[in-house]
Amino acid sequence: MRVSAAVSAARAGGRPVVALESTVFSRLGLPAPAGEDARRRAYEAVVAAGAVPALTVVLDGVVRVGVEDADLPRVLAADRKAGERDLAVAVAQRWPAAATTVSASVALAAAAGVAVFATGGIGGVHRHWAETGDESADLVALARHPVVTVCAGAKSFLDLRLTLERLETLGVPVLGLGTDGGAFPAFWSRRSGFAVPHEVASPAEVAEVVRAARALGYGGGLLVVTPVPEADEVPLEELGPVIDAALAAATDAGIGGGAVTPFVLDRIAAATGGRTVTANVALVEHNAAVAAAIAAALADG
Ligand code: PSU
Ligand code: MN
Repeated sequence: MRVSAAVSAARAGGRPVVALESTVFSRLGLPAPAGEDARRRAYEAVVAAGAVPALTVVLDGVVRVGVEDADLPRVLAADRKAGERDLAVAVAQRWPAAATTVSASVALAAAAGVAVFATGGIGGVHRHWAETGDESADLVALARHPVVTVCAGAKSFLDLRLTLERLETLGVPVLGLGTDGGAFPAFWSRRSGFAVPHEVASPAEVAEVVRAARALGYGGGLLVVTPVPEADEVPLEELGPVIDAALAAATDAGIGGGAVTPFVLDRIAAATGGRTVTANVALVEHNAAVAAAIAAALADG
């Protein structure tokens, strides 16, 4: 693992750092040029809050936490994704470029001593889980690693009820910050129809919960959910049929495993004339800003 000079210096100086995953910025997460736009806006949000971005990725068989600007085009062009379980293989087999998912990123953030991580929407339990057994490795990784993950909920083509149940079973505290009437957000949409288990009022209160969790001996992760900014929301009522059609197309095309999420994201973007892409970029930027504020509050304490 290689930690960039900027991230090492911030860590050594006790300054706030925010880890970012790379799948969302790659072609697997967003179509060009939206991926680079999201990457730049996420970085700017982190820097504006006085924190340092730590993008995770695998390049030339080296796991990176923090990427030099010259390497950014290779991150965006990565065409395979690495979850936590793939990292050791990626290193041993010297994969040229792999984008990291949430599961890989929280593992790497923890290994590098980075306490806060921002993504778009986490993976979760897929619909028809009983037949497919498809549950994102993100959930178990969130529970296992001592990192605060900031997201806009889980992607709304998942089974959000089962995803919330699994988070409870895994013992992951779920905190809503700025949620709409206490609603668990649904990625492109501000409300899912499910409630967040707990609401908090500020990044400082998140930091207080984190400190209490550590004082109580809890060594796992916490999930902070915050909704997409109102101006860029695509309401769930409108997306329902679009999501159903995209999932049916994935089944018809025989898409399975890690290919499901990129395929479905792509279909939904096309069917909404890119509105979900605009929402996705906006929510990534917002999550990065919230994560940076939490990292700053933790660094202060
Ligand atoms: N959030 C986004 N876009 C994405 C993802 C998250 O806004 O593309 C990626 C993340 O990397 C997440 C992954 O970890 O999708 C989940 O994939 P799967 O369902 O195959 O575990
Ligand atoms: Mn999966």
